[in-house]
Amino acid sequence: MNYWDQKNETMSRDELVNVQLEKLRKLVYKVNQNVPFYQKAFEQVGLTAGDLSSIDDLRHLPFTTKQDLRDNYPYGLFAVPMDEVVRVHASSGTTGKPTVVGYTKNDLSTWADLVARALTMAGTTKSDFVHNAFGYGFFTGGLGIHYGAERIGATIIPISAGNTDRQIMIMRDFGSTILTCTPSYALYLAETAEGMGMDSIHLKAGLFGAEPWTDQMRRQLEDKLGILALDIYGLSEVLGPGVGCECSEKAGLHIFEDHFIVEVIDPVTGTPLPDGEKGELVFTTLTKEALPVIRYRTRDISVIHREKCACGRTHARIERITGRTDDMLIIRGVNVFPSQIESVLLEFGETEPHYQLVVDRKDNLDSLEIWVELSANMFSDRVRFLEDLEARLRHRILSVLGISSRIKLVEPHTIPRSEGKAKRVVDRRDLF
Ligand code: DLL
Repeated sequence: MNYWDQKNETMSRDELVNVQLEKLRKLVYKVNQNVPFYQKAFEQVGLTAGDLSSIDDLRHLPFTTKQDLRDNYPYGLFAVPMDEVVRVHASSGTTGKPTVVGYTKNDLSTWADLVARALTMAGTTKSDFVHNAFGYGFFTGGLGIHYGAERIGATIIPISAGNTDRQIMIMRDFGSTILTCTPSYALYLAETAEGMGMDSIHLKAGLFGAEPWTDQMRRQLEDKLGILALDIYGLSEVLGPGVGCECSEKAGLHIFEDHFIVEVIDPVTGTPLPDGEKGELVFTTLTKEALPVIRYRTRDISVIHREKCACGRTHARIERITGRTDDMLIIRGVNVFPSQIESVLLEFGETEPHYQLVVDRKDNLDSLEIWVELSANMFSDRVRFLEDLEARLRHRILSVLGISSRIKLVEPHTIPRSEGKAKRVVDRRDLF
């Protein structure tokens, strides 16, 4: 059996709960000292670290949301002086401002260890070549996987995303054995590789995540690439990749419970739900120093199971993410909120905020088409004008959201109006 950290991955549940409680008390004490946001929140519910007598008392602590991170932009929720922060990452928020997350030296070391656990689940050893096609930069996928692979002592190929033909050439020439990227990009790579001849590709496994995918996609990836394909989960606010990962049993994603407490709540009432019931995932970080979060609401929908896994690990498992409670879309691995697109459209006098986003997947690549109405006084059938406006909109969307799109300008009053919630998104991908 492959473990990176057998002792911590297989400790008894009793022991695990004790470890969690001890770490939780320290965490509550620390954020109460160092983060005014939590000081205030604890005061409101009348709680201190001393009041936590069991892990179940967690339910009395307040939630943290993406909005809280945004309200405290950029560093307001950090629990250490900036001198101790050695890295920041960022992810998109619902407005133009990103959500900023930070790491101390110890945080980076913990993160590398957790990604090493995940890579080890896929059978990675120091003899492997990890072809890391997650994007490098603000996104946590690239650098997160990078240091985990180095921690194992594998050879990391930091190729980042894009330039697909070159990816295949490098895969062949450099002898890549483990592939890490989004599942949709993996399928695209697989199809490109098929066209170029698969003979000299020697992949044995892949860790795929950062967006929802299905068992059907897993089968396709495993067949086309001849690999073991596993699901890796995470989010920047909690860590990045490596909050949880599937083991080779493929029976859910183990959450690394010695570092995170996972709960499922009713997204409407906020009440914790029993194991086995579907709801919103909520995470509390137990060891993060720079940006610890208490009961962070992910908006991701899943189910928790806590029986011991056949792999020997005792850590709880979550089912594949089956949706979100908000309208966030993940398009080619980039998180996109319709409201971000709306605010770009509002910058342009020539268009109306009546729009529809059509998301599709062709040849395993996500596409985004934005249908937007021209303002009545701007309506024109001059092709030059329309082409120029489309190009400007496309560039602006690319520079603000980091995502390419196709703009389709339509006549005033042609996008259906709704009496209730506007239907902004038509998602033709069959993901859930
Ligand atoms: O996507 C971190 C990551 C990188 C995870 C590489 C796995 C691999 P964010 O950009 O903050 O972080 O986006 C987090 O992506 O709340 C989910 O909605 C979605 N997501 C992440 N992993 C999965 C997965 C990274 N395995 C958001 N299945 C999360 C489904 C996922 N959705």
